[in-house]
Amino acid sequence: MPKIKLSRIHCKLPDEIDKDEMYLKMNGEKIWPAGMIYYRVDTGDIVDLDVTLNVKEGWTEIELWDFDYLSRNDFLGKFRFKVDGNIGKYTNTMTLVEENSTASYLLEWEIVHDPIAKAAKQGVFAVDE
Ligand SMILES: [Ca+2]
Ligand SMILES: [Ca+2]
Repeated sequence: MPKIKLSRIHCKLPDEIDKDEMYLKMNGEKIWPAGMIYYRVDTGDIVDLDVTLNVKEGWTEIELWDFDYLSRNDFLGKFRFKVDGNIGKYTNTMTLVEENSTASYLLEWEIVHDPIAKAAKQGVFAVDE
């Protein structure tokens, strides 16, 4: 299974005027922040995530949610990207799910290990390695 790391999230603009109570989910499970319900972010904030995940080869979706005290939490948007064996660093913008939201976020992530990439490398560099 490929291993990815969610490195940082940039809040270019929150959904709410007085900061978003942001948290992340994957496959219906909360994956960040650990030990807290949410993490408050405002315009221009760049937050270290440092989350390592094992994902299937192919499309992965990370959901970005805003916690609300008095109403249902808002599913603001999602980051959808392909894990395809190309180890390296990537940046994705969030696709809005919440209608008429101002939310604008950016996710920095990496493919840190991929069994397919490793197999390809061994095939190509079989000599002297
Ligand atoms: Ca809200
Ligand atoms: Ca909120």
